Amino acid sequence: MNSPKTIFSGVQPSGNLTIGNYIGAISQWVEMQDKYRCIFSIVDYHAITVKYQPEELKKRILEITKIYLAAGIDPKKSIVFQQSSVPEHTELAWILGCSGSYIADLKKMTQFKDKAGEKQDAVSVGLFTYPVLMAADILLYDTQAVPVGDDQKQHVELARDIAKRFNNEYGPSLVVPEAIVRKEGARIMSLSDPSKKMSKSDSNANSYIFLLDDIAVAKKKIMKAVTDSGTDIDYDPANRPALANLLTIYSQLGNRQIPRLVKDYQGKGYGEFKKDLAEVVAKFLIDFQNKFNNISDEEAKAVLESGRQQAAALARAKMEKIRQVIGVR
Ligand code: ATP
Ligand code: LTN
Repeated sequence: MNSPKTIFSGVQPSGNLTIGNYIGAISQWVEMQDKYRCIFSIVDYHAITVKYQPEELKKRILEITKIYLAAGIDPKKSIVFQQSSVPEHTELAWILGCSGSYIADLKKMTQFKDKAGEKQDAVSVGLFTYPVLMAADILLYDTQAVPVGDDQKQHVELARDIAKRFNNEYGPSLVVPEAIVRKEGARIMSLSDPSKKMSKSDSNANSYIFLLDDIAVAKKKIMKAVTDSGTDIDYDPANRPALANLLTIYSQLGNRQIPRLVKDYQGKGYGEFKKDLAEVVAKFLIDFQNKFNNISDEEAKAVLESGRQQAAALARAKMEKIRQVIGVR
């Protein structure tokens, strides 16, 4: 039998996770655990590329770990670990930065352009080389597939290019990965502006729903979500993007296919639809938060330590080979 595919993905411990992160990324991971060898990381060294508070980061690392567990990531099936606890990630990032990564490519990255804004020369070097560290995360484990939301596809493409160039230079040593993006829900949009993705760092709190949001607040945000003109419920992302986004959220969190929802809401208006959606979101959040609150800090720390040991063993072996091919051993 062929050995199962290796899957790697991660979330950075910066800010509160939204239902966008859950639907686009984490929920996809849960489904993969039974089929593949899965490695899920809390990528803390990515979170220090922008200004942050050390105490807050420390808290967020455990919070994200608990979010993984509450979402259904099972540490008996998957490796769950903290990126900085396996130093080979930064070691490989340096090597890839020297071979395979070009400044011109990094300058094209949408996330860099968005985050650096007008000040491209005045942000940290780390924010610029962030995708190289992400490539190292992926390539260190001979990863074949990387389940992410739509916005991270470009970074995975870059990891592919870096792997190919490295292999051209040193002979085949890195597996070329592919991104796996959901067909529906890969890009959950802002509740206040359906042309922007739902982002935890948005300045408008009504634009997102946090996984740990107060239930009453989350319901209000759904009721306040912008809608398009028209009154009936149909799925038309090009012309009615706000409604299409709400239908996607309903479908993903309420486990009902979009065509079925459209049929169920025939002849009913936005008011009723939104009220029901608010209940679906509330039910999901209550269940999620119950699970989250039942996980202790000690339990989360133990999961990270066991994950560290497993990831470190894989990383150590891979790096030993890489050091040899580049000629330092
Ligand atoms: P920020 O919004 O602050 O830029 P982020 O949420 O994009 O951060 P991460 O928390 O690292 O960044 O993202 C974790 C995962 O969630 C990634 O796979 C990303 O593609 C996915 N993701 C993020 N936002 C959305 C969204 N609105 N819809 C679907 N997937 C998303
Ligand atoms: N850049 C990603 C987080 C991330 C990641 C990874 C995702 C860092 N390393 C490796 C998949 C694989 C983001 O979502 N902002």
